[in-house]
Amino acid sequence: MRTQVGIVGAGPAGLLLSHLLHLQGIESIVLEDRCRSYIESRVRAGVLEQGTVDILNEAGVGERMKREGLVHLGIELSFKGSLHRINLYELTNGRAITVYGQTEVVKDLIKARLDADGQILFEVEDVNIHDFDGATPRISFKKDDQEQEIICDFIAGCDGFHGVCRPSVPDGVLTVYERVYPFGWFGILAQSTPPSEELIYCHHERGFALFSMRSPQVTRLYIQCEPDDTVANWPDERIWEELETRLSAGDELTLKEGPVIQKGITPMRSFVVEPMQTGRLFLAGDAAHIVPPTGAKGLNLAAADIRTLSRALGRFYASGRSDWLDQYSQTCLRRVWRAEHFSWWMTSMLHRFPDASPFQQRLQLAELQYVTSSRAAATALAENYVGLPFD
Ligand code: FAS
Ligand code: PHB
Repeated sequence: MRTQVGIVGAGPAGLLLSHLLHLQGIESIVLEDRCRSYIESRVRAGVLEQGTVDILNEAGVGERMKREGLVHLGIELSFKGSLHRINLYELTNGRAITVYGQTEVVKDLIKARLDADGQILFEVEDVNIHDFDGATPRISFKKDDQEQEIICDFIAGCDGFHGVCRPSVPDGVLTVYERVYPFGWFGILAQSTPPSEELIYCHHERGFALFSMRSPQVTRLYIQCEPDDTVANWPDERIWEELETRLSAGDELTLKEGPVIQKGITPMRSFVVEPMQTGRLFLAGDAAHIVPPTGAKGLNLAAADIRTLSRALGRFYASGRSDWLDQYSQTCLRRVWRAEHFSWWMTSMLHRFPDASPFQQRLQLAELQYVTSSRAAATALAENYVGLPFD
């Protein structure tokens, strides 16, 4: 097989790249080792920045998002038994977030690719990348037990944190920056009415909790848990009991229980590799960086990387100029480190750290009191949360 851009991974990064390239008349083939139904049902992110919404609309895949996405103008912070609203819209002169599940974004992108006769090869095996330090990189893989190979001009490593592309880079080329947090997130989807119309980030002495949603009938809830915790430790009645306790917003809110339809545990880490490009291999999304989900940045950073990469590839194929490709890594890393800082800051302010001293616990409360009482501090949170404008 021959194509212009070989893309490994059909997550939001790989699919969005393939579609944005298609809209510029650039060919690509997407390789994915899972089946379509699995990746369309894999529950992950749920908050889209303004910029991500704009990119999806520009790509012509925003129709359903406009109809079914929930536009939120604010978020709530809860601590010491009371709620404090951060007015995102007012503090950012009119920017907002949209609550629309990553599963829905992936479904919309796959439909758009297939409607445009785009090539997505699902359930491939043994993907390996070769010669990306030369002018004609190759991707070898197996499909239906047949050894196959793609020859291309560029490889986009959009295969997530556990993919093959990043580990394929020779030792010494990449520098890794990492912080692993001493806790995880236990997450559920439940058929119940969310306790509030907006997201609630809870600081509690028993640990963090997040009240999010996917629709007015489906709530998405997270509880800080031990890093090595298992789903088996969380029977439904314990889930609702713990959420009730951590929500603790007096009689301002009532938690409505409902059938739990999905459970999962997410490890918490901050991770960045530099550079994000080597030769003709370009890493994007979780393949290059991970943020703890407290800042709701994971999916949005992937979309921002792809915006930069698709424009750089467009310029290369239109004019032969590789200047934007050469600047790809530094352009993305500016936004990546801003989001890494914001996500680390939100995580540090809102979670219970097992080794935190009473002094550190007081500092957390002082930070929360400042963020919810100072317009300057609330504005800093708001502008990072809705997403900073693109360079
Ligand atoms: P993805 O991981 O989404 O996609 C990579 C794709 O590559 C996958 O489909 C994978 O199957 C495929 N792949 C991997 N190896 C391959 C190989 N060898 N060959 C072929 N294909 C291969 N963010 C939030 O903001 N909120 C959340 O609640 C949240 N929850 C998360 C929960 C989990 C468990 C994880 C892992 C992430 C979560 N995130 C969350 C972050 C998430 O949204 C990611 O940032 C987002 O999925 C990144 O998209 P991609 O870079 O496309 O990577
Ligand atoms: C979600 O709805 O899945 C979600 C929302 C906000 C976050 C993380 C996850 O910070």
